[in-house]
Amino acid sequence: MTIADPAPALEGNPAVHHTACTLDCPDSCSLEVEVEDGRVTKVRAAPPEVAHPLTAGFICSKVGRISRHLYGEDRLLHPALREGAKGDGDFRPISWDDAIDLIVERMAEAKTTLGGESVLPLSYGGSNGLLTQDTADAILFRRFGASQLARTVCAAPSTAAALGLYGKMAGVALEDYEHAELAIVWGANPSSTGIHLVPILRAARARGGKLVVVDPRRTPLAKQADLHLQPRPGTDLCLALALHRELFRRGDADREFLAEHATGVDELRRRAEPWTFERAAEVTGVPVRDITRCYELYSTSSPAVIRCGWGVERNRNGGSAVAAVLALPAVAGKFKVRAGGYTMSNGAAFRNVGWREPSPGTRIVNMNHIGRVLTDPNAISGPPVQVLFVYNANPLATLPNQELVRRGLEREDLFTVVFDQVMTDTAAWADLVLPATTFLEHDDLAMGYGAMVLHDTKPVAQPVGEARSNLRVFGELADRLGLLRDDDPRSEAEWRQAVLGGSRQRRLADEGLVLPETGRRPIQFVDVFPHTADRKVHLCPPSLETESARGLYAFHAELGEGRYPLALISPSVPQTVSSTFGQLRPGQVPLEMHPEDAAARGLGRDKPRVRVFNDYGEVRCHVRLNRDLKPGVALLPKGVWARSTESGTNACALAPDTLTDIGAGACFNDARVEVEALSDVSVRRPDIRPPEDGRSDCDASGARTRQPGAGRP
Ligand SMILES: Nc1nc2c(c(=O)[nH]1)N[C@H]1C(S)=C(S)[C@@H](COP(=O)(O)OP(=O)(O)OC[C@H]3O[C@@H](n4cnc5c(=O)[nH]c(N)nc54)[C@H](O)[C@@H]3O)O[C@H]1N2
Ligand SMILES: Nc1nc2c(c(=O)[nH]1)N[C@H]1C(S)=C(S)[C@@H](COP(=O)(O)OP(=O)(O)OC[C@H]3O[C@@H](n4cnc5c(=O)[nH]c(N)nc54)[C@H](O)[C@@H]3O)O[C@H]1N2
Ligand code: SF4
Ligand SMILES: [Mo]
Repeated sequence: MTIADPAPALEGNPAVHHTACTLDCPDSCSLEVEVEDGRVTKVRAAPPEVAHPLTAGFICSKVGRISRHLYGEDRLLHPALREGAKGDGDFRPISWDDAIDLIVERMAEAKTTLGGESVLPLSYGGSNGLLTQDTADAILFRRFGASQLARTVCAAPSTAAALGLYGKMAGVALEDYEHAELAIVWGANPSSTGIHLVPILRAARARGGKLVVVDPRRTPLAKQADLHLQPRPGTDLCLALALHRELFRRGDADREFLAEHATGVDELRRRAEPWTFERAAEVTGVPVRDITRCYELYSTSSPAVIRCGWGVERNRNGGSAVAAVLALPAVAGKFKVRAGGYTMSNGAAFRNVGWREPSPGTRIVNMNHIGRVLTDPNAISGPPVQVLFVYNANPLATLPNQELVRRGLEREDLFTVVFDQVMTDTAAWADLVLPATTFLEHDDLAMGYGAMVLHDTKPVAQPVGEARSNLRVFGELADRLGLLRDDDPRSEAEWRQAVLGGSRQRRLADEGLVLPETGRRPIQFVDVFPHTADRKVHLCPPSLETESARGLYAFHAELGEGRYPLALISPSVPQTVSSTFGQLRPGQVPLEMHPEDAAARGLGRDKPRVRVFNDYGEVRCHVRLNRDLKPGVALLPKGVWARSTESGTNACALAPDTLTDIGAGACFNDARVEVEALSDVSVRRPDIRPPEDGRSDCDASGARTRQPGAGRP
């Protein structure tokens, strides 16, 4: 392939460029980047004339300080080959030519001896746009006949639910939340994970709107809410079904809307029938009076909108729970007005974009089962995995059953390639590491999944060291393995065309912003309709029914009382995006516990060091007391690197590799644990700073974050 990493045109030095953030964040900010001698010196929000409106003049501090990631000591500069034992992180630089030769040789050899399926590509790509995932990599691995990966670690249950009910319909634009009389933020923590919604919600409240938060902990937004429901993790399904039952029972269900636009109404009603408020209260731990208040607010408000987050899905009931939440606006008749309905992923605003490489029909490996597949030849049919190619992912830090993943990577006979920007925990276990460019150094097409925007992002800085883009590396490998065809896209420009080809939103504006098909912020059931065959919402779709073993909306009760009574959740935190930027985290990460739970175990000020454990593994760290958690719930942040805990493990070491009811997704928040004091108490004083999530990325006014470069520890 002919793609060469372009040196960005340096018009003037220093220069100012406009681009967008491709990180795995709903907001998809428009950025202004200052560059000097090819290096990024400042990153801030792009000015309003060239920005998508959601950006609103501010960005998060982690991207404001991205030069620490770009030019930090962990950045990979050259391809390098393992010298020491696996996991030692001891490598010697080699040339790109030698690296490509070696991969070609290993892949060809694996195919000859065991078949193409013995090669497994492992990527998630949440922080990648439309050019750096599922393009040249799809050509390479699919035409080669490699195993395929089911990308289920995030959003799989939510996507299955949204597809089943609405065929994926564009949601309420986040900017429209300002007009909501009621907003329910359900299992989302935008103060960390999508900061631009926070000031919008505040503006809605200033106009008299109400805010309800459903979350097992008092998030920064919950502290400002009119009502905070604190369900036990994994019990949202019961809460949502209880609301449905009451809507039908009291005659508040919108019969007219349902008759015209819905199927499966009676079936949903039947399944909701057992869920009285009393029974839901018992299972969720939310008092009946709070459920009643939530019901009253929701049934009487319009416009009413539900922001359904990803905290709802990460448990055994996750798929049914998301479906039951997304069904609420249909039953309660909340659509057809601006700011009425729901928002899950707004990626659904864009259709027919992306490169479609036909499936080779090879076996599919669920990424939640990587540990099993790498360590047990009987875990899946077909040949053992001999070549593992990791890119756009850091599986050792982000996949469940971490100990099994580690044991898999430890296998002497496994040839592991890790293609990344920095020496991640996973990269330290590689046989070969390859340096990758970042979104400021390569071309991409960033599609928002909160902001309804598709940005054309161009490289603004010189790649560091010998870093190369995914398009270039996978293109070259595909070429060397003889997999390219004459009509395949070659240059970035051709790839852009190919990826946007079938879409009606191809008209890329000069500033690189593209609006969704409707050309404006859509009103659900006015401008956009379900993409189901009959354009109706399917409240009990047969596809989901057959997928879940016990049927859609069937509740799987609490697990693991007794030995492991604490529910461990591992949500997102402001400083990192999944595990990205985790290398920059100072100090050690604490386990957060409610003071009651700590006291019951004799933990706290004089016993700060703890061991959190279950049958999957353990984490050794210190404890921090946090009254904002529901008693019985403990918290370790997601995406923590080995260096940030005493044991070198994170919440994934305690996360089961079981699957959600639908969508075969990850059950991180089904981790059930016990905590005990570690004997040596002399090491550290307890950490009595406020819990880290108390520091939202939005300041007190919610209007602005710190400007880039304004560092904090
Ligand atoms: N700064 C930052 N931003 C991010 C990310 C990041 O890591 N850091 N990650 C990005 C990615 S990949 C994603 S998927 C999104 C996720 O963003 P969110 O949708 O906000 O999801 P989480 O952070 O997983 O969890 C959100 C909330 O769910 C709560 N929760 C946990 N279990 C339950 C439950 O059973 N029921 C309910 N109702 N709530 C529960 C948690 O306490 C948490 O406050 O954020 C994206 N944005
Ligand atoms: N315990 C626990 N774990 C979780 C979760 C949880 O709730 N609890 N949530 C999960 C969620 S929501 C998600 S989405 C997953 C995400 O998990 P991962 O997919 O592993 O995401 P990241 O940790 O962001 O890792 C992405 C890696 O890709 C690299 N990268 C970025 N761009 C490029 C590129 O263009 N080319 C190449 N070659 N590399 C690139 C980055 O440097 C980074 O190391 O984590 C999951 N892990
Ligand atoms: S808020 Fe989200 S989209 Fe905006 S710069 Fe930060 S990570 Fe990127
Ligand atoms: Mo995610």
